[in-house]
Amino acid sequence: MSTLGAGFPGAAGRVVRVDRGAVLVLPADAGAAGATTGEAAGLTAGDVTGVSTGTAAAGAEPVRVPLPGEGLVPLLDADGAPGDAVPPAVGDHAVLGAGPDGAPLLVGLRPRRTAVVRDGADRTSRAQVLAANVDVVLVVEHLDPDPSPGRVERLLTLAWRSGATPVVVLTKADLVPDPDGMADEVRALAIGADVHAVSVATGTGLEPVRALLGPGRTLVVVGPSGAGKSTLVNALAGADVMATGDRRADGRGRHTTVHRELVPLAGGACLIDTPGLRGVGLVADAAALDATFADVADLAAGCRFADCAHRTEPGCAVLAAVEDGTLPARRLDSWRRLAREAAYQERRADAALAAAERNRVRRATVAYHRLQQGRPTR
Ligand SMILES: Nc1nc2c(ncn2[C@@H]2O[C@H](COP(=O)(O)OP(=O)(O)OP(=O)(O)O)[C@@H](O)[C@H]2O)c(=O)[nH]1
Ligand SMILES: [Mg+2]
Ligand SMILES: [Zn+2]
Repeated sequence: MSTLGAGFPGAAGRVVRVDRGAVLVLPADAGAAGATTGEAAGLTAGDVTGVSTGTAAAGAEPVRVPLPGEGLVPLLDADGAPGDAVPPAVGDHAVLGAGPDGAPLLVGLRPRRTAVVRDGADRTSRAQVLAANVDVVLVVEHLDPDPSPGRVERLLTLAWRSGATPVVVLTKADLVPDPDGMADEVRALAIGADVHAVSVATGTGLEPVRALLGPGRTLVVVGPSGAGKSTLVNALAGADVMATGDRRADGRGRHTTVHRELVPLAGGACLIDTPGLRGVGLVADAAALDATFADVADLAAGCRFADCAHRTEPGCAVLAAVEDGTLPARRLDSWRRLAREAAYQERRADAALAAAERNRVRRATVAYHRLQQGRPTR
């Protein structure tokens, strides 16, 4: 049993940025952090003492807290007991302590209410948490150049998977003649999500997005490079907190934002800006896919076979809908691509889990033999 959690005298705070070997933590009653962290492990904003710089009002400076060598920190359960060691993510609620020298130390991370997860960038890495404890995922896509339906579907699946509410924001409405018509087309594929066409240049359409910024709420922006995520963050923040970029003359995207970063707003909401996602790998589950493709899922309920793959099966209601034009063929293709990817990812995750289990058994066996031979266990 662990003694972390209840009665732990440390401070709490929100991870605003993860650097090499350190995290920047905003004291808990600055910004919105205190509003949502308090209940989880019995700590309230009033518990913030010592370690933080003291002035934990809105506008407080984040504290730089070094990470242990491997960069992993225990994820705490609801009682504050440590579980798996994981890399901290922006938006995490951190429990801080003081080392022997009085320097701040990361003791653990509170359970994540929601997590925006993508497949690890390389084969060895696990799923990567882009943002934790967010309420709304703003799927940001430009109207100029034309929005990509497949990308919106991919990011919506990522958003549904997170447990947060997806909202689609179509930017640069000032650059196209018929933003409303284009928004309607996106609405047809963004089932269950609100879709807003906005222009930061003219201020059009920003009100419904601004309305999402209640005190204690956290929003994250995701989308391709150049979509206008940082520009949107600045508009919502009412200040130039993030650098924004111009498109290069050759029209190719360039990443202006290179760090994920949490920006606390004066009104008590938090915005997380992220670098452009290029070909983001999905860590999807069936429920997230069914949410994004609710139309396909509904149709599939009418297929003759319960395990219909909607390819060549007789009595397939999905193929029939494509045939009679009620379901766009593009939509079925997109579903297929993401479903295949999710299935592949799931198999790979299973394989990784099995490998970890074999390793655990091997280590336990080695330790047992060492014990038998009277050698010290490691
Ligand atoms: N005309 C117009 N341009 C916009 C609008 N929003 C953003 N832009 C421009 O689009 C370009 C890219 O904007 P950023 O906010 O840097 O894009 P980003 O999504 O943050 O890009 P990364 O940080 O690379 O991921 C900038 O030149 C912005 O001025 C808009 O509403 N209208
Ligand atoms: Mg940016
Ligand atoms: Zn079918």
